[in-house]
Amino acid sequence: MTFVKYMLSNERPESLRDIILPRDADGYYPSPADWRDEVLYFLLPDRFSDGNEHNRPLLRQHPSEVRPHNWNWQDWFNSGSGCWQGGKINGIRTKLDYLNDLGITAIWIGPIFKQRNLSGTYHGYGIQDFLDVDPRFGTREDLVWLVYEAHKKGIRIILDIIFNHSGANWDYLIDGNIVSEPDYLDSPYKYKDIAWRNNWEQPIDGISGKGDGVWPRELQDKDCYTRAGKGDLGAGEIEETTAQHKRTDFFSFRDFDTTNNQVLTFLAECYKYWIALTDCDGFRIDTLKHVSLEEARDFCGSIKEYAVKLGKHDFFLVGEVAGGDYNANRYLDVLTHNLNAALDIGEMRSVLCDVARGLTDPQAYFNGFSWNDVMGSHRKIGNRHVSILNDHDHVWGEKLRFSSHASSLHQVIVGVALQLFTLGIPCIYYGTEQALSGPEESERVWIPYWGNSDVYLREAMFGPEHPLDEGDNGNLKNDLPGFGPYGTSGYHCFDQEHPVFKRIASLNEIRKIYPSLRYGRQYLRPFSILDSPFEYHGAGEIIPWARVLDDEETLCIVNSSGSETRGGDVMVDAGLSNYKMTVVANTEQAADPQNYRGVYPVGAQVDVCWKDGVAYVPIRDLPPSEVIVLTNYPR
Ligand SMILES: [Ca+2]
Repeated sequence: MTFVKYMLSNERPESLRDIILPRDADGYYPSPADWRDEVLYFLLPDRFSDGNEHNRPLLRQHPSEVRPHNWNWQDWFNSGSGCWQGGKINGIRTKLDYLNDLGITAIWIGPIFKQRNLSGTYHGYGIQDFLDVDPRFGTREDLVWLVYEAHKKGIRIILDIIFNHSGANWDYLIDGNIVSEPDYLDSPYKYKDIAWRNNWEQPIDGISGKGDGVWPRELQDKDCYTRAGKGDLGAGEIEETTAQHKRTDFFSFRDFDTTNNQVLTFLAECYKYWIALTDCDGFRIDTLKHVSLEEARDFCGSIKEYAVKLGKHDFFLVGEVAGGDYNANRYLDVLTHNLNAALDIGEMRSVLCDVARGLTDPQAYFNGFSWNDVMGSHRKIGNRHVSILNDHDHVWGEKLRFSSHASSLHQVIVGVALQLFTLGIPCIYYGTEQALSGPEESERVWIPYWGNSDVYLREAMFGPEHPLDEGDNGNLKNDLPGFGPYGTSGYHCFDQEHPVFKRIASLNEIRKIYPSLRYGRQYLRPFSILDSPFEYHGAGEIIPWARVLDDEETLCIVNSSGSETRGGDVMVDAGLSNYKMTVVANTEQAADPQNYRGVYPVGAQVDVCWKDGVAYVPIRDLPPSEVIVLTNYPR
């Protein structure tokens, strides 16, 4: 790893010419055999951990008991929407055991690249220096160390990258005036002049300091940018290379002119450097819809090929393609093996939430895997999409986490079970395991834009006392509270005894053991209630589905009712499961093993019965929002 040593013993490179990328696999961590074996965990580095939780109490009380008398909801909102909270790369490193215990095998970290000094882009999507880590997150060394330690525990790291746009590193110069977001110009027109911003957001003639304009040098040419102004992010046809949604700036983030082959090459070189430097295992690619299909294929192919040289034969590339399943599928079709998967952030995400809440017929979800779905039969057998229940954006649907109006603390486990045990690569959004939900219902009338702002999807799990002051000097903004969990500050919520944490951990454990749960064919199962015929049932009942791999049949059953026990006689495959099935997971028991008194403890056998020529297992009294899993070949 002489490359890493050399790079870290010098300042971050100013130019791509200062980088001689390694050419062989020596010491690099190989790709997994199959990404369906992985369980992803998506976190925003600013909002996850600062590594100082040991100096802060764990929130065990009701949130109202820990808020000071002068608590002000507007201040809490302002902190979360405008300020960096102080999460660190080293904080993530201190939580590797926590994530390992949860059963996570890969962490997708929101962008860690250097942002503009005075900007509020704590989410990381406005890059100023493509070859450096933002000092608020830590250093390049910290990142290298994190990947190294994660690999030692068998956890992979996926970095979040952006090659559609840069941060707001310059403004338009129109008739001598500085303009940030001018009207959109259709192809082939573009604005002529720009003015770079310095570290304090003032216009400058030339770039010299690290905080000025953009880095590396290769991107300091105005012809690297489309310069078409601010257009409509949805306008134009998905296929069209010069559509408005491809050429527009992303608000004040500056669109790269990816029709310029050299620009695409520069950006690919930047990200190859991060693979070589950190030994990461994959990239989540932001705003892929805003790059043309052909350019996206060129970029992804180039990254994939370089990773192969480092012995990473299946470097994971997952694209954020907004606008629904049709768009996502177009990118998967055109990019083929150059793109592993798309994030399931379109129609399926809201369907998944509604089915898990018992509000929508489960067939609405399971039909998404059928032969005539736009995503293709069995969603192309599960390795072409990453399933999402919650994320930091909620491009579709209300901007609240699942648990914000859950009927119980643990209702979210139904959604997570559907993610873990249906075809696809599951991704758990940070805080799901703590049922993050924002403040209690009685307080929500006081809260600005409740349900309409993505800030409520981004609470800081580590619960800082105060956010960071403006700029990267490390000072605190003492007049605002930290944007802590459940509308608090000064309390963290890394609770391994949390009822959702324990439930998710128990399900991940069997996902690792049973290959049918990762690769098996998938069938929603009919069931009979009180001697009615076997049929599919609507919302709010149990949802049974089987995963079948060769002769292994694993039967997953969730109760989608949030308030009542449910049951039924569930059809099984008479050829595979003709004698007994064994319980291998039970979430109610996992949450409180000592006090479990139900009839389906792990290890219990359930007789396969027969009625009207149908083989079934009788399931009775499954409590609200609980999960049990049975199999014909227990291990
Ligand atoms: Ca673009």
